[in-house]
Amino acid sequence: MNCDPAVLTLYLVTDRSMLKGLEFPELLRQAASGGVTCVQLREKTATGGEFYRLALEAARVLEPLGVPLIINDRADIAAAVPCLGVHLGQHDLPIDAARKILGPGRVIGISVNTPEEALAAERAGADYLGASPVYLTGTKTDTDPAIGPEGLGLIAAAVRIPVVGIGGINAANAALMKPAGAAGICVVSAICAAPDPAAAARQLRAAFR
Ligand code: TZP
Ligand code: MG
Repeated sequence: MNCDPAVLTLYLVTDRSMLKGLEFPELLRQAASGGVTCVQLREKTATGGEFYRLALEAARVLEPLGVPLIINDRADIAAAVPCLGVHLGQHDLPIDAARKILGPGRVIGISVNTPEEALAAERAGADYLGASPVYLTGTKTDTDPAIGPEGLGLIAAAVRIPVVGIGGINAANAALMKPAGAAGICVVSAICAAPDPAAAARQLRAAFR
């Protein structure tokens, strides 16, 4: 399915271990109030059952706020909860397999590091791409080489589907992403580790505008 690029403008990927004394639902509410346009639930250590329960909780909080939910890695969990779709890496389930689980009506996002990976993902039916890492980041250290805004631009120019940048993006560098061709910016620590996630989201929105 086509992904409305506006949904990708300020894309929060969650890391509950970074929260500064906030309960998870409160992070989601504050992020939404600050202008986050979608949320990806990323749970690298949860069991399937825990991930499913957290996904239901996130959907319950976000749905009335009009903020779509995307599930990291797990097409089965995405299929089982009310959400927009799934985000997959190069080593996760292939797109055609995820499409079998999710059907045509859900969004599939794919992480890419090069224009070649971007084209392959688009041809395989991806709805949007996460170009990563734009900058090296302590949040995820097993990444491909950093691509910079230049690499993000090459990826965005190679495909017709919307592309977001992820990796080391913050209020100080967010303004470089739109001229590079990004439909949006995707952040973990800039919001999850912020003392005031709503204010952090507002600053990121203002910087990317
Ligand atoms: N994928 C590529 S980089 C990254 C992910 C999940 C982490 C980005 O985290 P941060 O804190 O926004 O740099
Ligand atoms: Mg993954």
